[in-house]
Amino acid sequence: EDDADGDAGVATKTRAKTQRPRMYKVLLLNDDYTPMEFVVHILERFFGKSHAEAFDIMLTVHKKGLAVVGVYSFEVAETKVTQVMDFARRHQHPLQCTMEKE
Ligand code: NFA
Repeated sequence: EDDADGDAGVATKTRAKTQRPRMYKVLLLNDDYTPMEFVVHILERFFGKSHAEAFDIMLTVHKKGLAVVGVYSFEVAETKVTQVMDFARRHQHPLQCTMEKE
């Protein structure tokens, strides 16, 4: 294109692509020993679920073996996993919580 520098160059635009943060699924795993009410409590306390929602998710984990509880940035997901694992251990329940890339 013809512009101030008098040449007839090809117009280019530089637009930095906005990087979305990589997101992580937080998973809850079934086991035979953790009481159902304890799992419901965890979902309410650490994941902000309503009682009904928490009960539904707990039942899904119980029936299917696992469920995605939420999707978060790395730091938030890591914090949730740590909170759940510490709380379960303190109450001597074998509940497992993990995270994986979405
Ligand atoms: N399966 C457990 C029980 O029957 C309940 C449970 C649900 C455990 C979800 C872990 C996760 N007491």
